[in-house]
Amino acid sequence: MIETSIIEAQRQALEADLARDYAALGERLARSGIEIADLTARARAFAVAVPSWGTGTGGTRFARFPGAGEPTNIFDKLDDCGVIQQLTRATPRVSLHIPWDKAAPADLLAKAEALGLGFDAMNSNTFQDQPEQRLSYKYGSLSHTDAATRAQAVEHNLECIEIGRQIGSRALTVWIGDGANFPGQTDMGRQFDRYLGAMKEIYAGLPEDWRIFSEHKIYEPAFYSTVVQDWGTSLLTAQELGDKAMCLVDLGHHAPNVNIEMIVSRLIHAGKLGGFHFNDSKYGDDDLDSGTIEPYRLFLVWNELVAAEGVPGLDLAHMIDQSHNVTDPIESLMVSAMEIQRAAIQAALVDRVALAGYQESNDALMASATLRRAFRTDVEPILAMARMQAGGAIDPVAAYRASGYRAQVAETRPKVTGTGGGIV
Ligand SMILES: [Mn+2]
Repeated sequence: MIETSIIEAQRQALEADLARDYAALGERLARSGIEIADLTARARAFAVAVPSWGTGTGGTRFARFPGAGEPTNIFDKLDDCGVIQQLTRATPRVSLHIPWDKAAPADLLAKAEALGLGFDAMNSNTFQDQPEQRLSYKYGSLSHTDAATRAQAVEHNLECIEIGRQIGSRALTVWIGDGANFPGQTDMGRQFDRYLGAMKEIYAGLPEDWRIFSEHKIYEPAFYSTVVQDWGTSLLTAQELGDKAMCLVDLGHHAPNVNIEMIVSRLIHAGKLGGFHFNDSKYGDDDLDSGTIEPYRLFLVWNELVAAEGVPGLDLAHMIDQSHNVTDPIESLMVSAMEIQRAAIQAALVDRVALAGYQESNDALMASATLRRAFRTDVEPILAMARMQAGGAIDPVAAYRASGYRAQVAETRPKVTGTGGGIV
């Protein structure tokens, strides 16, 4: 963790300016009938989970360029997640990936508790072969033609549930790389039937208070067809499985220009939206930092979520899922968490009564302007005040850099030398 004296010194240097900016914004919002304290409380209640795998340098299919002081095991990763939460106060939970993060559940719990962290959804992995694995997933996992391979993939997911159960997680996210690279390679209908059959076996192993998230992705590693390629297939899956099955939307898993906020609206309508993997993209599943390419799209997604607040059963799991190739992962994850939080607070500024009126009267120009007015509002003083009130840093990246954390851990952590393709 970071020395609290660093956070305190920064607070003393920046607090007066923050107070002035906060008061000015509060005065401006009050003219629109908005109480800034309500938004600050909302910012403090915001939470997005950090993916354990995001604390290391990701990489592409071509190469991976690890930095000094990278975590090499789940306990180092949790230390890094603890720093992210300490400074941002927006990331109280960590999402684990099995088998990458496999360790004794009691040890995971003890470490997380010492850092003030909890665990979010578990993530299974049947898109790689592991060294001790008996049957290969080269031609698929949960949808494989071979029953024994499917059974092995089901067993792995049940193990993820069991580990998660022991560390306080209450959800399993399933994403498979199954698909085809050639037309004719698979019977797409029978392949989907096999997938559903395997998912039903996993679903049967869910504890009563658990949920299972179906995550869709348009392509990669299969480049011709993918079993769970879009939200339609994901919704079919969740509906067929039952009440504990929900759809997870990864922002990067769509074709360019797809209207993701509309997908969000449809899944809410169906009562099947379970959560998000936040990231950003320019071309495909680029896994770029949240809010760096299309911040307005991120805002529009949150606009749907804020509009749906109060819908019975809507209980969303928010996670970051991105790959850091040219930045310090801790810095990227902190900035991303704050960008997602920013969009959530901006969306809460939308004048929904006025918007509904413009929609009813078909005033497209003013309806659009109502959204952009909220999006243009600089809510940084609200986010910074929420962090400061919660004991976090007014400027997390500056505090992190001042701490020298990465150089410190580089002295004790073994150097990561792998240069092969990283995780995707
Ligand atoms: Mn994802």
